[in-house]
Amino acid sequence: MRIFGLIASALLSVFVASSASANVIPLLLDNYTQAVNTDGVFHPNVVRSFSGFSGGANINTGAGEARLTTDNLVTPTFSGLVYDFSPHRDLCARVMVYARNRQTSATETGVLAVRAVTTGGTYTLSQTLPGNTPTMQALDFDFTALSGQLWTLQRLEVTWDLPAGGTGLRGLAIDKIDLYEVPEPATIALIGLASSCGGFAGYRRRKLAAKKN
Ligand SMILES: [Ca+2]
Repeated sequence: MRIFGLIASALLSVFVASSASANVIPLLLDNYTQAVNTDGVFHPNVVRSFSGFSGGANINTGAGEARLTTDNLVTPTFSGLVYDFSPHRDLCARVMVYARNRQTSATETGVLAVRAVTTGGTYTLSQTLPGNTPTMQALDFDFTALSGQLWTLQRLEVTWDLPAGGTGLRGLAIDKIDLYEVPEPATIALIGLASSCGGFAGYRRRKLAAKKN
């Protein structure tokens, strides 16, 4: 039985190492409960600012949302949030944006784009959101296929715009943004090692306890 436990520990460590390489835990970048600062785990080393047309974006701390247009007053041309990382981060392989298009007509679509500025280049992914989405949607922007390898993330831009040729009003609310980082290979090795050591130490403890009895 004991040897099975040991084998299981070893298998678990292999599993942990391989799943860690595929970027695992969501890390909160911003939840919009603070007007000036970000309030996620990146808070000490990220600065949030705005891009696009003046007054087009605001942080509604009561609702805990970022709103990338004023309410039905202005036809947006382009509006966005910018996150500058210092020190720069390991590549975030994936960005999850929880957002909804607040317009009541389903035909009032808007384009939500996430742009990652890295030491290896700039990568942009976008999705067209229909209007009339009453609840926040989890929108997945996966950069792994685009970038192909690990680069260092310097800046992240989340923007909202009209589709090509589009007219009318567009309202976007973002509830939160999560980043999924790829751990460095050294970190992955340490996770695997810690797991194996834990398994072996547990095996020795059980063996010693059995001897005493
Ligand atoms: Ca929120």
